[in-house]
Amino acid sequence: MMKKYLWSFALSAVVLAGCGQKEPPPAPVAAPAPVVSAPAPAPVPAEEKVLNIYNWPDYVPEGMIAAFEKESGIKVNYDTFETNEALHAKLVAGNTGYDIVVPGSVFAKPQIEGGMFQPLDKAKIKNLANLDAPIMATLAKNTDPDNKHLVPWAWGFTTVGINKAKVTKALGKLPMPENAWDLVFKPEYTSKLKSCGIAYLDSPTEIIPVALHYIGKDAYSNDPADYKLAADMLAKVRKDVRIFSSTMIDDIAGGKACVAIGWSGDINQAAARATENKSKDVIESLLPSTGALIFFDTMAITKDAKHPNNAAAFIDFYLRPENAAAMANDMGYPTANKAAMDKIKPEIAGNKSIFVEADYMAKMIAPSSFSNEAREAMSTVYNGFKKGK
Ligand code: N2P
Repeated sequence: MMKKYLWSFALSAVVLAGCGQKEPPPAPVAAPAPVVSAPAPAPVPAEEKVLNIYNWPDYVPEGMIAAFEKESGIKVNYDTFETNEALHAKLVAGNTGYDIVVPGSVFAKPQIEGGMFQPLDKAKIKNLANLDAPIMATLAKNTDPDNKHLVPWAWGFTTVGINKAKVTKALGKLPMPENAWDLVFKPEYTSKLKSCGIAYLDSPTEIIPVALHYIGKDAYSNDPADYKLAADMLAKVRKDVRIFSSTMIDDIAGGKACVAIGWSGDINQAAARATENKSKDVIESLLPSTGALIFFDTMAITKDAKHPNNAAAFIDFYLRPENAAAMANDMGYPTANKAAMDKIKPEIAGNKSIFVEADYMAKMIAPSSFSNEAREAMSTVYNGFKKGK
């Protein structure tokens, strides 16, 4: 029983160790109540039965949205985005039309500070009580004071995924490196693996942080001089990278790429899809010896959401133990829903790339965040790298 929950304590411990240097700003003093009583507000019209959700691809179990629609009578428009940058640009422009968005915590922090989300109406989301308290405390400390805005969808980590047979074959006499990051960053390996296909996620804030980690810098450095060093390292392997994509499940499952910098659960989905397709290929999400980068994706209600009550209803629905468990079971990502834990299939609960063991958790790099200027500098460096300049 104890062992089962160890990962969650370990996750909060590592995330706590990683960040939380800054104290939250003091709460603003409330304006005094007006002396003259205002006219009674016009009655709020009932919300139309619509909900607009913007989430990452390959993240929601089949049938879950339809089940919510059927039960609630609310029609869901479900769109997807592929990078935090894409979602952020929409939020900055405003009027997204979306009620629920699912940023990574690295971006959610500046988005909260920028007033892009409305506080949750917690009375309408009773199932918040199902969430793992240590994880929520960590999220409150590092990202979302008092857990006012964010509800975890899933978490996971950015790592190296391989098609084992293809990689072993392409490496020939060269043994597998001790540190799996060498496979995607060290010319000795990439020059061999380019023959079976190297794929990178396509986003500055996914690639530059792992590159910084690899060269021994803080993955969440805000110093552009560090980005230059990361770019120098990346330039040496640029010609070996075949695919830039944030939806690489089929590329890996179908054999277009034998090695990838990807998200743990997407690599797990590629493994499952290869098996479904009757391929003999074994696809694995690796645990690099120096650690991998944790991410934490969270639901938030946009400040100008037209359907905040429907949004709260959906969040409450998603937080039911059976729904959070279905996400972990079907999508290969861990959930922060503690009440879901005993509904997770044994093969998922026992998969060390989903529910990571405590001793490896200690090596994981916790998420932090970047200043707006740092993100701009990172994009410039990344675009230069991609163009091969
Ligand atoms: C996509 C999952 C997104 C993980 N399937 C990275 N935020």
